[in-house]
Amino acid sequence: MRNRDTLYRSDDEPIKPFEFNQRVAEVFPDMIERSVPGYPLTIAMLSVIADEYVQENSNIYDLGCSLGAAGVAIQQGLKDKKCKIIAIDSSKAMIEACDKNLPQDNQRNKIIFELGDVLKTKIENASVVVMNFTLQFIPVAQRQLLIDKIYHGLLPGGVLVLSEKIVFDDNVENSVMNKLHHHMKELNGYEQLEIANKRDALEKVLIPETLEEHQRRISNAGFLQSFVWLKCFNFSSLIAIK
Ligand code: GEK
Repeated sequence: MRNRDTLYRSDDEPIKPFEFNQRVAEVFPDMIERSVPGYPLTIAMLSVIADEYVQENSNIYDLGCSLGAAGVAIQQGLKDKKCKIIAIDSSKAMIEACDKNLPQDNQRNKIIFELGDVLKTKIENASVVVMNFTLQFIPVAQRQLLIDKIYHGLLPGGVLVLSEKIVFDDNVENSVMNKLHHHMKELNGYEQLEIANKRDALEKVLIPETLEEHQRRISNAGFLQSFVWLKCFNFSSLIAIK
């Protein structure tokens, strides 16, 4: 049974900056599914992307893996290809909880979970690198270096899948997309107070950027092409090809 996310329901304590701690890890699947528009589709399509782009005997990275959902979807798309899936997260609570989230059959193309900082992790011999809603938590000043490192660790023909919360230069578009996101959360059972408390906790912790900013950074790193393959309100996913 999945634990229900009620972490921001009470107004008793002052709101602290958001952290990926034990309490968050315990409710994470419910939290992300009810909060991120298009999350189930983002995850499901990773199997298709893996089937298309994973190269034999290469590494696949899931950077900021939380409970490992992206790695598990990729594992399902591998068929008979032999490769290594490396899933990294800097939250001890998340990495410790990953084992419980693993599929029964984790033998072939086993997912290796590592506690670590994606800014320090070595990326090598990679055919697919997934950063699903992780870059938004990395200080803006360090984002280009991280994308550059990923580019250098990818094999020719390899891909980066980058999913993020986004903002828009156009104020009207921004407010429509935010309103729809907010409304989705309400329809998914979050109360107004919870939505406001969570927004306060994430301020200065989750820094979204425009799609254009992400594409500029991807292009600066050297990627030949990048495309938006999914967009749902103020969340989007890009695929960048080396
Ligand atoms: C999913 N990808 O289910 N190094 C490693 N991990 C980090 C770092 C860092 N420097 N900074 C943040 N994280 C997942 C969802 S959640 C997105 C990813 C969200 C980790 C952090 O601990 C958390 O587990 C994850 O990035 C972001 O597809 O909750 O919105």
